[in-house]
Amino acid sequence: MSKHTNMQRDVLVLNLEEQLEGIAEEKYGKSLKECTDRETYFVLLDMTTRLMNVAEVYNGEKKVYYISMEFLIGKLLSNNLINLRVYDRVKAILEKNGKDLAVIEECEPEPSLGNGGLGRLAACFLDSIATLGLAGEGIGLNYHFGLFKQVFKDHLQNAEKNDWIEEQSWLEKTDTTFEVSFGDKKVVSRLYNMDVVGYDTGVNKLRLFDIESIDESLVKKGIDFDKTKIDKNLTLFLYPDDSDEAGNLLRIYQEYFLVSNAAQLILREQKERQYDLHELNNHAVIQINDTHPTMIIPELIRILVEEKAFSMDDAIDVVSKTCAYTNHTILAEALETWPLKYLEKVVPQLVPYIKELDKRVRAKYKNPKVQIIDKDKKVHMAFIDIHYGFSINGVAAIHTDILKDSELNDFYKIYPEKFNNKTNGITFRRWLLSCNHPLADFLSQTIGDGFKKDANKLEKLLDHINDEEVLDQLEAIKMGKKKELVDYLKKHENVEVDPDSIFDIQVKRLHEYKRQQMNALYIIHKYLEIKGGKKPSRPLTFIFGAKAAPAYVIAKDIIHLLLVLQEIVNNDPDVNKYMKVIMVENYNVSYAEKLIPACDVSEQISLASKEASGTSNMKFMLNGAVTLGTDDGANVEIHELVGDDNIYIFGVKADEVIEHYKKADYVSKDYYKKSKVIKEAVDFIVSKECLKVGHKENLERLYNELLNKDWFMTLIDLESYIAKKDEIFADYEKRDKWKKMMLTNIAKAGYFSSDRTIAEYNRDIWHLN
Ligand code: B1H
Repeated sequence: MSKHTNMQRDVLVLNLEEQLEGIAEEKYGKSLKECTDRETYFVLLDMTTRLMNVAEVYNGEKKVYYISMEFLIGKLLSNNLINLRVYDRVKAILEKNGKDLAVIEECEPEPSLGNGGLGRLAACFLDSIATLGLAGEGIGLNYHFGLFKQVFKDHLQNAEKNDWIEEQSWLEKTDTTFEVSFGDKKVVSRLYNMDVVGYDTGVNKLRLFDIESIDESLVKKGIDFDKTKIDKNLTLFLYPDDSDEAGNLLRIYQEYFLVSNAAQLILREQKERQYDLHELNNHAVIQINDTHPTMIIPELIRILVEEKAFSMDDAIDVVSKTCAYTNHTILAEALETWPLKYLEKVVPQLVPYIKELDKRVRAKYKNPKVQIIDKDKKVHMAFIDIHYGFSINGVAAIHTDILKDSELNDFYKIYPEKFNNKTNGITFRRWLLSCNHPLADFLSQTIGDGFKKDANKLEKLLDHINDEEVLDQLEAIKMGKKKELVDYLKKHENVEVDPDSIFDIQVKRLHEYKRQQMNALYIIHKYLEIKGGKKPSRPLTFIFGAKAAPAYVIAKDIIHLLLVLQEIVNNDPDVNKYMKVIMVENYNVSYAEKLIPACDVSEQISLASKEASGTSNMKFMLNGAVTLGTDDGANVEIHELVGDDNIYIFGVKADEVIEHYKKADYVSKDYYKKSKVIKEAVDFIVSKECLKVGHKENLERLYNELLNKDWFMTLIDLESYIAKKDEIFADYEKRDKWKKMMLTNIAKAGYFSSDRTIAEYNRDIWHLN
């Protein structure tokens, strides 16, 4: 940090209180004390922005551009204050003025710029890139209504627009505008910046592009709008309904809009710094977050050839040395393949280049499975990344192994040196320091502050594994967080929860492979047991949070089932003393920050091989929850770290699952017929009780899906899941054992700091100085 800015910052920090009073006076003509909570939020927003304005901006020789359709950044006030190291001071000043920072935080709307783990990962990475002092920025889109807001009506998910942008916000409107062409259609973009401040370090930028001609009034009812009016709708929503052609085309328009802006921004910067574009790879590295920004490759090649007088060979060469790709899934349906005719419609200017890339592959490799354009004239976006990027990484060890050994094996044989693993991580600033102050403070007292900068230092906690006082404190902190959540749930979901019950939580996007339906079947099983007179030794609270893609019918049926079960269980006087079910409305980052610290049992129950990594598993562990999971994604690495005694693993293994798919020999009905327990649970979905509360159409469809298809093999694992879950609930009563498991999980979570992940990206892929 330069001396000058250091001094400016110090002056601001020293005079924090005068600063705040000054801003309050300037904005509202009031003293801080007289400001409403909302006004106080805006005063803090101003003050924080000023602090970030004088922080160092990283200016390395080489810079990483992390391009992503999603940045699920969450609310920023608290995190920025923590990273600027002024949180405690601000909190104290507010207290002096009769205000509670936690209450002020509630005034901030959560940016709706992402969906799930992939988007949250991008946000954690930005935090760690800045914290490690690396030059890097995120490039994404500024969706006005983002991911929809979930509202429950009649036990069904409804989607509404998520209107999150306010007059004054963390977004800074810039003077930068670009022209983006789709064939002969043109739109004008504008760049908005958000500061990303590292922990005790300088700032980087998140660049968000928007269109000038956006028309919010296009959205009529719910999230319906005219999908063809590109110049008006382009940045309205993230993941518009893609069940029809117009939706798919809009998605391609969005993706090209993103990469065209990114390419213009990157090349402008190269020019400003007078770098030779033939050495682009020495000054820039582009990390392509999943296949969505893949068109950056042909787009850069096109610009270099058409506007910078590069030969095709030279352009392909330098772009290939600049671009790296992260794969986040092996689900075939999530790997984008665009019909060539869609690309011809949206981005005709790119098509000759995509064909050229395809032709070169064809000339070299005969294997039809590695061709970019397949026989049905579909373009495999991931294959562009693999052939014309220098690195491909999976996001957890088992996931990368599956990519190498089966899913992308044909590519691995060609390019073994390109494949590498980067196990995901989470930023401890948000997922510990910010969401769990009591735990963070207690850890500081017990093992010192070092873990805040070097997460591996959490291991020091293991020295206290036999220290009863420490164990009791951990238990007390958990209870405190559970009580806070109880109050919150009462207020927001209108349900009463017993803080002494076991909090069993599954929060993630709704998808059949994640198997929320298996958890629902357990709940039915427990319900029937209690009705039959078998009471659990302690009440159980099952909490869910999940949004289903609006066009994903079965996922919405699963939400319906959960809401129906919530109604039945919570209102049954024979049962509701012993268990409760809560599906929280509009689960998002802010909700996660309330749920995760309060969790006892972390549900990570995907069908083995299907969850690339998972990241909530890491957040839960860090906050002292114990994992109930399959051998999948990062659970495998959690298992290795904590050992058999501190995790509950069940279910078929990934290789067995892959075998079943190969042989196509899984028949769900066989499991249903063989097991009374399974049959009872599945049949309950269409029982009188459920049909009285829910809708026949949804419940029958789900029932039939489970019996006749069950593509993600719910029933194969249901019995072992029930057994393991009963075991973990029984072990909860062995308080000494449980507290030690909590401590061990916290102590071993250091590996999952995104600082470690980013250091590895830098060491193996980016090579920034
Ligand atoms: C992940 C997605 C994803 N993988 C396409 N893939 C989407 C792909 O609507 N779309 O178009 C939305 C989401 N998201 C997740 O990435 C994995 O499922 C998690 O296992 C992983 O932890 C996370 C971060 O790597």
